[in-house]
Amino acid sequence: MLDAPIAATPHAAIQRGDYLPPDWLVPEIALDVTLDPARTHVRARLTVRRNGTHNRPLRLDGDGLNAFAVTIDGEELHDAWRMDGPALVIDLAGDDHLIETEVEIAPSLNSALMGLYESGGILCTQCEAEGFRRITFFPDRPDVLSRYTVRMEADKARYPVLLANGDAMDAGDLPAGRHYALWRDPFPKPCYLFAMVAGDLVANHGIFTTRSGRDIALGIWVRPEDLAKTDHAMQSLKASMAWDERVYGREYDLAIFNIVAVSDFNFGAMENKGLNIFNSRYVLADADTATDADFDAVAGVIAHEYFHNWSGNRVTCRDWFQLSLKEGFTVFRDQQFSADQGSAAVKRIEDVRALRAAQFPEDAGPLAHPIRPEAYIEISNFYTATIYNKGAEVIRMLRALLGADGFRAGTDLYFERHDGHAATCEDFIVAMEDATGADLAQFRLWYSQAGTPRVTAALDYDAPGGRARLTLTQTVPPTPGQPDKAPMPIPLKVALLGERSGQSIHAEQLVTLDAEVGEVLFDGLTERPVLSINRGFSAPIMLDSDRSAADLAFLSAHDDDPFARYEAMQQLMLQSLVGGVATGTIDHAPVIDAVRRTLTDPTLDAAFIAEAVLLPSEAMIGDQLGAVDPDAIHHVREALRVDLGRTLDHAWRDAYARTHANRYDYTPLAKGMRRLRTVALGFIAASGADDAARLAFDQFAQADNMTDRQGALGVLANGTAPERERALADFYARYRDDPLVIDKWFSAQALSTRADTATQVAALSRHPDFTIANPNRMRALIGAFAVNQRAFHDLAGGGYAFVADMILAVDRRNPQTAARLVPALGRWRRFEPARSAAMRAELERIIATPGLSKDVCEQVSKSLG
Ligand code: B3K
Ligand code: ZN
Repeated sequence: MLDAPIAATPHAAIQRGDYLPPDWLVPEIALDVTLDPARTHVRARLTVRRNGTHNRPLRLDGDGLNAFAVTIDGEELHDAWRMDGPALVIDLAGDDHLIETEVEIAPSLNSALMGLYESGGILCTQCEAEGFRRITFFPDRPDVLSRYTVRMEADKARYPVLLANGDAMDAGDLPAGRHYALWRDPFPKPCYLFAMVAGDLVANHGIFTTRSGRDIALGIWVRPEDLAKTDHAMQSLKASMAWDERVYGREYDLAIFNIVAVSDFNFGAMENKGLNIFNSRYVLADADTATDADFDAVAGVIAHEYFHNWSGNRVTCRDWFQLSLKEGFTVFRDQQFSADQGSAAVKRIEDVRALRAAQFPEDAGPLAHPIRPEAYIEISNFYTATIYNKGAEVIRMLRALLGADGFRAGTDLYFERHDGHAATCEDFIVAMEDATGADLAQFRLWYSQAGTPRVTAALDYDAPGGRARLTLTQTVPPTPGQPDKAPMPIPLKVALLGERSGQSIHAEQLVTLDAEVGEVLFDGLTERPVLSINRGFSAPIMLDSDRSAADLAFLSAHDDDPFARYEAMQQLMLQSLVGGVATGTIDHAPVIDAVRRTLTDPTLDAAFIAEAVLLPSEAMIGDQLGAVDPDAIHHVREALRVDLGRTLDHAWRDAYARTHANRYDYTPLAKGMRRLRTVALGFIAASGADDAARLAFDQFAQADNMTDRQGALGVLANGTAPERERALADFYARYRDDPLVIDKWFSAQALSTRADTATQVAALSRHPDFTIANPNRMRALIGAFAVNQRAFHDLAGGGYAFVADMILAVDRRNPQTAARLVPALGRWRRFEPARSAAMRAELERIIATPGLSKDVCEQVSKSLG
């Protein structure tokens, strides 16, 4: 099996350099849709116009569509059109025509959740990136912008609400219990932003008055039983609308803004013009069913999709290679928004943790790609942490380099220049240059080079001279297709702290390392300086510094940049853990002292303490090592956790007691208390204390909010006490009718640190509530299991074959959801030989399976290649 030849992917790659403007434009489209789950009739009238001088035919993309009527300027000309594979090709003389097509589609059979599909009795659409071609024949590319008129017709009892993009123009009853609605969107848009929803929905209605005094009718549409959980989403939407006016000068443009929540959705949400469609987990929230993290995620995703109205919709992408133009920028915007809502420091820590957990491994593996890729086979595979999160870091660096005002001048110019058009990443950079006079020639490397740069920092102190020299060196590692890299401009915020005084002795300064080696000189120093570098995580790099454990401990207690302070603790922990895995021995004392100091520092807020005292994840420790041995990592990390729990028992109990107040309140202060409370509980449990399970169960049983309840459940799920089964059973019984909470029940077990987790997960996949048809449930059980390093890589647990079987089973129904599981196996080269071979064998088994989707085929063959 291992020696079997790797099947070459039979699918052609699309190259960025091959871009050509569209042959035909479609200024207007009128859709007439008669909705029915089994047989929906779609009639499309396209006004088409030849673009430039050429004699090429009109090519309309289709995917699984059968044209049963095609007319050209009102006539059925049978020999003027033909099918070319899935596409419809029409020979046309002259420059302007009216093309009409009719097709029938079956939303209830659409398990891929792309195009028009059914979710819990609601008919809804998802078109990005290439779903519109599953609804009607159309040039499905983002640089063809059209004005849409949409007439929907359906059974009124079953689908009393009919929504589409834009303004509601007309609605009325029809004979036989049917009704219709007519929508028109005045803003030209690419077809990936088209949306339509029909269902038995109710709305939380609101009004937002824009700064120019227009009243916008807001609606958050959900199933009637979910209405009570929509207030947080509504507040978040209003806050986002006000924030974008204030911070970016962007006002909403239509009279209506609707959001619809559906339970079956391939990702988080979708920014369709005036009609965002959301995975219900990013809309529904109340204290009893959603954690603080869930509330934050709702606000973040609502903001993200709303912000796309300018960064994505008014200015869209020329082609899918430019995806980060809208996604990186919009993630950066939502990060800024969330930072402004609560603790900016904690938000930055969370963002960097997410980047390191998802993007750094991607950038170091077989699927590494620049934020503007050069080629793709299936564009759905490129909605990645690199495009989104590294893309956001690149925008953040631009802002650091140009200053807040320069950056704002750049975004103003960008929006003004490209409004109503499809733009490129290059257009964005040029707008930044033109607005500020900056030269971003070298900065463009961040768009073209993949891989996480590694920076070495060494500080030499000349005590008699009162001087210090900082030497910086960078290397950018090779990535697939990019063996050699040029040096990048790396903006590093740097400061010096005095070892004796604990005070800043050189204020923060922005140093841009733009060559392989760079030097910075400091003078007038009266005490030994300790280096604080990459403050605020100013550049998405990996840093090797010559700072000793004592220096890191010092910074973890004194650095005045909260991110750098957190980071010093992380690096101290990491040094010690990585050393422990390598040598088998580990001195816990420096970490324990630093944690004690942070935990008992009265000047720190609870939210920061909770983040700072957490050990780096097992996966992150693995990322520092040559050949990952998950058992060794687990044991070294657990030993430190146990020691931290035991040695600091009093401090954990003290932290637990002082965060005990249990009246629910959604404020940054109360959130921080809850976070620290469960972190402390985790350490108390790690210590093996006799009363730990009882404490956890009491927290579980007495909680008046999901954060405390889920926190306690997670702690219990790691152990073997009888309280574990009781809590899991109670939790299940209480929430059996709430799918989003049952997802948590599955995840708590899939993330367990217990040795039998792989077996338990396999058993849970046979639970009556498990289904591969729902992407949230898949993520909750299989996705969570695949990131549980020890459990997934437990050789006796059979996790690799289990996940491979899942990929194959899901691929037949929903290729996007299947392809998302591939990277977990795709990292096989990083593991010790036995695991590496076993993972690779599963990839070989997948690729040898006939009938794979393009999505899975691309990810698996790249992982093997
Ligand atoms: N733009 C969508 C993502 C679409 C994913 C398509 N595979 C949501 C977002 O990023 O806002
Ligand atoms: Zn987005």
